[in-house]
Amino acid sequence: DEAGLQRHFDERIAHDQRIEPRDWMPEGYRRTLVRQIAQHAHSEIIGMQPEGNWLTRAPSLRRKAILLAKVQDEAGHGLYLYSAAETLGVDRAELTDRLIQRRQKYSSIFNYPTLTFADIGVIGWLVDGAAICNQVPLCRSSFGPYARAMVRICKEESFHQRQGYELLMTMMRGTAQQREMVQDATNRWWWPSLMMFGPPDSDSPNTQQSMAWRIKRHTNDELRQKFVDMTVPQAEALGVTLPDPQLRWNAERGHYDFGEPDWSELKRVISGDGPCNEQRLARRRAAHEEGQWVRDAAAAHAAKQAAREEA
Ligand code: FAQ
Repeated sequence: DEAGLQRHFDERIAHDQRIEPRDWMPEGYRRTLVRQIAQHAHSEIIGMQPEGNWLTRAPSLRRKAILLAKVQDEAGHGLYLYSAAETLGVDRAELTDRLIQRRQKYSSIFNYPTLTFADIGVIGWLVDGAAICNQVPLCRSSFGPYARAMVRICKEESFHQRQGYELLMTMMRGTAQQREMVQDATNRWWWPSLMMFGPPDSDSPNTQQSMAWRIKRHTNDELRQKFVDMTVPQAEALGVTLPDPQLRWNAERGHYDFGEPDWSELKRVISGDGPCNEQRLARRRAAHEEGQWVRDAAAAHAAKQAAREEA
């Protein structure tokens, strides 16, 4: 009976055992996972655009090859994540429709423009750095397919983070103008990177239940603090200033204190009114429409194969 199934599910969660697609699960658990995994997948796919913007203008063949490989990895991450979502009984085509019709979100961070090549380095350093902080604990998420997808994704993300940092190190050893570009990109991406972790815990409707289900392992504020603590020494090593006058080491807490992000900006960007929301969704919609012939051809091929096998 339902109560027995629920009890069995609760026990497995309490013992840190994985929930697999064929196991019974509460509808809310399934819904939360579909929401989070799909939004994560959408973020990877939309996240190809800001960096893709520089593929044709990379300053050398080496930088172009590196950037191309990174953007391809992001497509791969999106695909594993859609596959993980599909194990919950939803279909990728349906999830894509929800994205295009604005019924599902994607990360706020990808609604900011990439103005110079230094942005490519800073995205690797800060955006991939934040993504790793958030995603390493998700390797222990209670839902098996999501947790397993995260293992490979995190390995690739840490490679991305290092490539960003290496690019910035190179620029910092360059001309005064290059150093200015790095500082300017850092100033623009710092606060949006802190917002990637989501609203403060006091204003995060999903955190408590997701923690109880062990889908999330830490709260938004805990991860944000971890990211700040990890990033400040990296900024010092790089020789850039993080644009927060309140940033200082607090020996008592054993953490850095930092200023309050502008939460009204996060709300605005999430609700569709960031600097590039229109452009990002329009590009995604156009790519989907331009790909219709590929999907039609694949479906026709599959139907032909099936008919042949039957004959
Ligand atoms: N942007 O109650 P909470 C990457 C929404 S990394 C947009 O706290 P939750 C790699 C939230 O969905 C980026 N929306 O929600 C890469 C909810 O709305 P809903 C992707 C946000 O789920 C690097 C509402 O606000 N990473 O792609 C944001 O417990 C470089 C209330 O919030 C992931 O998705 C935001 N920043 O916690 C690619 C990681 N924050 O759904 C290319 C997995 C919150 O109820 C280049 N996801 N919202 O309508 C998570 O860990 C969680 O879903 C959080 C949000 C932490 C993002």
